[in-house]
Amino acid sequence: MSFDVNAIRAQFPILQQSINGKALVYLDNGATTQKPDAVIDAISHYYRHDNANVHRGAHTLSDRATGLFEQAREDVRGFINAQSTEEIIWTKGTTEGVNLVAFSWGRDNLKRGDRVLVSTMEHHANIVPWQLLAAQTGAELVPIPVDEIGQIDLQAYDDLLDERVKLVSVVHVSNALGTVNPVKAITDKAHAVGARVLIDGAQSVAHWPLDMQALDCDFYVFSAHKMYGPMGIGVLYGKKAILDAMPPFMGGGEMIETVSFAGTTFNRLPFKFEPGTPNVAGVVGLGAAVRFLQSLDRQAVAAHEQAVLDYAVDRAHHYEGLRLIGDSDQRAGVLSFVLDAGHPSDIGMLLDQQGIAVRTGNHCAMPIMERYGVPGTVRASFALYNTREEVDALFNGLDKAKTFLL
Ligand code: C6P
Repeated sequence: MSFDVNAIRAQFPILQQSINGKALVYLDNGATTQKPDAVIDAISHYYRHDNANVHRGAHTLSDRATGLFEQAREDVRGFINAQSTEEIIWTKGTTEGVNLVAFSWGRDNLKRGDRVLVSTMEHHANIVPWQLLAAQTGAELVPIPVDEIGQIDLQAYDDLLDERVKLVSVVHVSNALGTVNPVKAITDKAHAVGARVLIDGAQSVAHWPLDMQALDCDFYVFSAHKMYGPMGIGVLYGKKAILDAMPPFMGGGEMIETVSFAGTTFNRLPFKFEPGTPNVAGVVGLGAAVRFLQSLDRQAVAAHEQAVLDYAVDRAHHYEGLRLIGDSDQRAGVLSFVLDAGHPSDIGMLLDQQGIAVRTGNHCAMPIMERYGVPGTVRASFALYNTREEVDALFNGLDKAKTFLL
């Protein structure tokens, strides 16, 4: 198999439009990716033919909805090579996954004097839950520094690792810099001091195949909407033995086995962590997104994405008055920069006038912006349907924006 980008683009109806009179150039995939026909159709088909509540009804539609719901769990299990579907917990997204671990595992396992390590490049979703937990438990949240080109300082990480560290929680690919972190080495080192490891996979899951058993992290979290699936659904992967020992995060229907005023017993995994009516259509859409990605030659997809990104990085290196924020050669999906010519938000607006969608601002990662002494950046973030021509459109757009700003 190989990769035909035009055939792929044809499967994304939203890309076939003009914005402000110009062909849309969508470079905000770090915020959310667009959805292929396969995902849109699966959700539409579900609502037209199969909609019902799951695990509850005594009727055919409920059986069908439950079948689709659990098949998607098996699809996701295979997609990330987890050992068992009991290790796949549906969440609203990455943010809820981190919060679930913080307030279930964290409350149960952390006490005064314990430490949680996160990197300085984390998204707020992997900082604030730990701060809230630290305030409740007396544990300490300690940032691992990041070097000038946007890589975790591994010497500093080694120096911080001791028996006080109970959890290391780091991002796989930074949404603000694009850095790909060496998560396997980080995981192994944390395990060597007895710490658990959570990896935030929000920005990695769309780019290359994941293998939970090889990576050996304890928790991995991601959102469907950043991998061509719908919003409002995501995954917490956790090792079965750890999830089994964790208390429920939220109480309600479905997560129980028996309820009485004398006491309640809880359902088995994964249902113990899934109270209430779930987002069944979201799960169906996520299953379709997984099958969409698996139908492609993922090595060819990764090679295409890398070639487009390398081209963008090369153009950025030669663009006068542009400073890259994050310039590691281990990079995926993201080009983050500031221009001498003007403020990121002005540049974003001027690009939008030319049909080019980027994100500007701090990208919910204020500590790393502070590390670089910038209030925010312009971020172009790429997906499998982007092309070199779109990179050229971005830089032509910057040229034009500069004429308005200077
Ligand atoms: N980053 C961006 O534009 P949710 O919102 O729960 O789906 O994902 C949160 C999240 C967590 N970690 C990382 C690394 C992320 O990139 C994100 C979401 C978007 O960069 C929206 S702020």
